[in-house]
Amino acid sequence: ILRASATADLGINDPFDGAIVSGDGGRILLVDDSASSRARIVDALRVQHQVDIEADPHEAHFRLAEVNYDLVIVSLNLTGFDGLRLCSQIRSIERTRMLPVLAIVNPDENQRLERALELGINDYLIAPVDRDELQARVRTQIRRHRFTERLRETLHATMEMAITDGLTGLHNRRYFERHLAAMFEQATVRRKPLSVLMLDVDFFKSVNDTYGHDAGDDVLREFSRRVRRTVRNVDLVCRLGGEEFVVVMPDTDTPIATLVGERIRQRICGQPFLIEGGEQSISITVSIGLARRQDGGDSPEAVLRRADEALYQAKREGRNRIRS
Ligand code: GH3
Ligand code: MG
Ligand code: MG
Ligand code: MG
Repeated sequence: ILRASATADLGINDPFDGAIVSGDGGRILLVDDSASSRARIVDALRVQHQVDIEADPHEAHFRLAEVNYDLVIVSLNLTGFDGLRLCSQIRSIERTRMLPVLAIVNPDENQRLERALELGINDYLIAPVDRDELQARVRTQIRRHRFTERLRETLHATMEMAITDGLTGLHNRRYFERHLAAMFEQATVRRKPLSVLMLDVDFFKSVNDTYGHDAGDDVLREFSRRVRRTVRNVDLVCRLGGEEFVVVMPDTDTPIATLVGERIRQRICGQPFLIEGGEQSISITVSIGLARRQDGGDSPEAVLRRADEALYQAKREGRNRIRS
């Protein structure tokens, strides 16, 4: 039913990489104000696809904003409205920017066709449309669209994975390094304070040694949740690696950052971590180093270094505390 192998039958490479992407069962919007032309097109497509008809391009515009179409067929011969304008609207709106457009043009409309091609229509047919040719072009456009969407989704997922820590779901060090520079820049330009908390779980090695590595992983996940819930959405929480985390707080000066750090510390040590469905109860503490962006000539690296030094001071002075 898929006819995905139509090109394979010809002994050439499939343009969609051999992926089985159906060009059937599409949701199509047909924008045409000529009843005879509409009837011809619908008759050719209605067995394989769901075709919505719209004679008014203004209405078509609204429909495109609401329905997820696979393809739009636009007649460039609409009376009272320029089909070219609809083509350009489709391309300028984010939602329909990638939507395939198939134009229907009269044989004597070369200039309009050229304009339409420049506006980025994907394919065209000369009226009166040939039934088989219409079916083939529609199927190919739908396949291409679905294939491209799939690639985009894969790319998006891959990019997400590259900046996410697999264990905790927090952003990872790669994301942190890129993003800190931007947050730092923003704070500098807007002359706003920016605070950084460096967190390190105390004696985490002994958690692993006593309860096992899986229990350790559970603790890190629960730790991440508690930290994330304690701070604002605009605060950046990342896992730098191991049992080390960082919180970056825009528009936040030392007194508030100290309060937030203290709240995190209390939420970690105040309630034991339940793991393996509550069978194990583990008490955890965290040490925190705080640093603030200094006015004039400070750098992200320098702030991180000071937060790190403060963290090690907290460790030296007995752990389960915040230092700046
Ligand atoms: P300190 O109070 O000085 O920070 O002591 P610590 O034991 O927390 O520090 P140390 O750096 O000696 O040990 C960190 C431990 O974290 C060692 C390592 O096995 C463990 N670890 C690192 N990454 C993971 C992880 O993804 N999962 C688990 N379960 N353990 C991890
Ligand atoms: Mg360590
Ligand atoms: Mg540690
Ligand atoms: Mg550590």
